[in-house]
Amino acid sequence: MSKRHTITAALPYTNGPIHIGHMAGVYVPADIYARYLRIKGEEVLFICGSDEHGVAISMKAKKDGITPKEVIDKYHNIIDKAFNDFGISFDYYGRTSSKVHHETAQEFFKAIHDKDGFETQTTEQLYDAKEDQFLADRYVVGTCPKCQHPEAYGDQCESCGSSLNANDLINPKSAISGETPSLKTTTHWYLPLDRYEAFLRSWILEGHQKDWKPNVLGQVKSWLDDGLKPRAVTRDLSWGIPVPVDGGENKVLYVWFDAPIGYISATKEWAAKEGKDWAPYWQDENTELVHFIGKDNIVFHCIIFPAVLKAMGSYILPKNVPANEFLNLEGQKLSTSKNWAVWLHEYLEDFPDKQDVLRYVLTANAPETKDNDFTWHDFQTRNNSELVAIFGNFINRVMVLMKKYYESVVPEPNEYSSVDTETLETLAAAPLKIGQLIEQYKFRAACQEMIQLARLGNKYLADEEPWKLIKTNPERVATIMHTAMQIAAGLAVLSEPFLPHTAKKLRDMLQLDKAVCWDSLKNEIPVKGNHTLGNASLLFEKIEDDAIAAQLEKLTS
Ligand code: B3M
Ligand code: ZN
Repeated sequence: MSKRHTITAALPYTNGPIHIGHMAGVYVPADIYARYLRIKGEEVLFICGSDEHGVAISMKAKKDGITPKEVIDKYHNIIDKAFNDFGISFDYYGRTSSKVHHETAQEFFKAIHDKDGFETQTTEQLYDAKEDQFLADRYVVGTCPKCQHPEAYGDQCESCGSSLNANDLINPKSAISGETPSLKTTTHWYLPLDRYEAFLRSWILEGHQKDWKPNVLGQVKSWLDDGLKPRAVTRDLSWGIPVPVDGGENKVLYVWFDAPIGYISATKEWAAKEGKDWAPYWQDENTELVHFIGKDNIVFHCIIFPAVLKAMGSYILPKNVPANEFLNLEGQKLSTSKNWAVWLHEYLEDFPDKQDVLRYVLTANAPETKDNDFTWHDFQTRNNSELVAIFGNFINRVMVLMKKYYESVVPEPNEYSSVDTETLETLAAAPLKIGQLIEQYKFRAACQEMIQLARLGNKYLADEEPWKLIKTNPERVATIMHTAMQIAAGLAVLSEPFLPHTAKKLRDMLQLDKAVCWDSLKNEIPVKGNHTLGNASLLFEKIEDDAIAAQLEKLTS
């Protein structure tokens, strides 16, 4: 029986383009998972969209001297295109500036408000008198009270990862004017997270101790052990979704209140387009909801959004939130402001048609359990000695020999040797092995298993040496080539979640029947004798030293 899966990937802020850190942490793993489930015949809805509210956007607009609307339109398009170019297979990519989203977020707020699910608090907050602006979140910088980092933001310290309140900052300064803020009284709505503490503890810490990642459980535990406090869900800002209740004039919803609801709004927009009902994707107990995020988003997806869903009553909770750690670049933290990044759209200018190479390197080196480093040298090595020398080389050898010996028509096998049988058994076991790793969110290991199969193919040919036997023992060569062919076809299927462009090319090259799929590999060989192959072309090409030097040069110039 196939299941329904709602898979979400964190909504990127549209205050800049997407870089490799975003891809490695969120979008590539989410895409592998979604593609795998689709191939398995499961019902999948893979959702994402642009996060277009919040101070990050208004600050960028101010910096660039344009309107917030101009900022979001510009980056929404750049990001949407980059995802498409890299084959991130969202079923729908929405945006939180849409009408449906504004209405949905307001409905959530009103529903919780009408059930007395909020508290109001009147407090003194940091205020920039010169700019006539309350200083929430990124509008204020100061010293982190936890790690003394001098440039912490009002909502978070990027150095130690702590979530902060603007009022906790030591020596706060307005990020707009640089002035020392004064205090001014204001009233806001708060989500009383303390009311959800017991539920969160039993749902996550007791219920998911075994299947959630240790880094996620660790953060959740530390939040719960510190004791949850009510958290403001409105702001005194002009850019955002208006607060839809009395007293909400000149206030907007806190970006982290509206953004996760964006998954639901995007689902509604997708469903309307497809003529489907959106509700089962979020309200049916048989739907498996999984959120792919980076580690800085854990509290929002494991504590605050679940509390909102719980407050609403009729929503399902995530089955898992497989958050990743961070990716560094050449030993340093990725930074948009310092331009220390590899931007996807720029990568494609320099390496057109090498989307899968980047997907592969980011997966092979994914920050699944700890922060990891992307280096251009490693990128080159993985391309040249894994994709080219192992995967590409194996396929190329099979195609060349098939053409040379059999005019590209697959021979019937003769008697199998024990090595042939073992090789075919390894192939038949691979879908389950790789699939189980993907289902456990171990994408690095899953990808290694896939490459391992190509390695096996190379070793098989090197050991069996058909080229030495073609004259003396053509019967044996037919069996060898028939067997090697099965591995090549297996790779076309099993590489699809990781290397979708390559898999497509390989399927075409092999003229693989549509019926050949993940599960059929388990009990049936994918290519029968007499099958005619298509034309061969190279799957990967070597990356030379000067291309790598140019990238390093670009980073430091
Ligand atoms: N916009 C934050 C981020 O990029 C963010 C995620 C929203 S997911 C609902 O860290
Ligand atoms: Zn800190």
